Amino acid sequence: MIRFEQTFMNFLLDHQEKHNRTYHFLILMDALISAAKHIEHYYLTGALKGNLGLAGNVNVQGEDVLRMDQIAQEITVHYLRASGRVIHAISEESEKIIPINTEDGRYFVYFDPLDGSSNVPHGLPVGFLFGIAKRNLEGSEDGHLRAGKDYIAAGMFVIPTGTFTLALKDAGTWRFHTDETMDFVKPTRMILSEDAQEWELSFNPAHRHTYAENVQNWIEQNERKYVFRYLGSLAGDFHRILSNGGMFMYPAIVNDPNPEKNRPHGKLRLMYEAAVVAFMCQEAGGTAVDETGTPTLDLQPKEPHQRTALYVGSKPLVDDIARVLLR
Ligand code: AFP
Repeated sequence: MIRFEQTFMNFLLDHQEKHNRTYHFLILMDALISAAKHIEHYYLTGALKGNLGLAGNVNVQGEDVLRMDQIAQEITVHYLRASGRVIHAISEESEKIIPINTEDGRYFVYFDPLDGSSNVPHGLPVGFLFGIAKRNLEGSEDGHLRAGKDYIAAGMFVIPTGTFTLALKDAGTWRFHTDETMDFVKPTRMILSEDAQEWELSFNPAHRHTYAENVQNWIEQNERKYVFRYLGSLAGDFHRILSNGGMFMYPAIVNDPNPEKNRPHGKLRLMYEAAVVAFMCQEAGGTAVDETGTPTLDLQPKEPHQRTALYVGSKPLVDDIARVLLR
């Protein structure tokens, strides 16, 4: 007998019916999955086509844009537009908010279509991260810059590993794998491990002496208790934390010998990086805070590309460092 796994679409249909929801969200998810598959295909064959090199211009963060970033952006905007369900989108690759279906759209989508670009020239894992908020259906629309606690869903594809993780508001974080037909199948509920022996720590060790002193001290006192892993792509690093527990952190840079390199507000982008993983983490039983110990999901963005420091993972570990940060 052939063993068939439940597909993502059947899983989502069950979820929507159980909660008496519309089919619009399915259409949006179908668009995001089509985009991710399309990007993954380009990524797998990119080196052959010369798509993994530098394109020669810079993005809104002042970083080099790889051709693969541009391709991923174009693909994603195409599918979001075709879905007809998106009001407008905010992307790492576009300085301006991207208007899509401003009249009849139903959702706001915040995304980074290719996160972890230093991995691109090596063909190593990158992420496609997204958060989704819903239009205020009653009364006037007050704005598109939603805090993470107002997202209805958030997820990530780790490209090109064929994995997809989606968190649904109050309904858990679920991981899917690609089957032989390239469908995402086999929903597995992700709950952060309570076994501290499995926990991992993840941060860029090259920066550790530039962190605030209280953070450096916490690392000194705690790092030997855990395994250390760092890929340099938030989606890939957080993927491991979701499986094994522990903590990913990108603290504020405040003690760089070259003050121009300090990043007192952190490096990661709130709307399409930090809030996305914080949302997935919370639905998996974990938590996330910024440099002041404030929950990441409570941070109200003031502008689309706002940065934040991030500590995300198992609750006891994040709570422990939050106590130090609050001092
Ligand atoms: P890039 O896309 O510019 O490589 O940034 C990736 C990222 O935003 C996130 O995915 C990583 O966790 C983090 O930055 C890596 O930053 P460092 O290179 O400073 O460690």
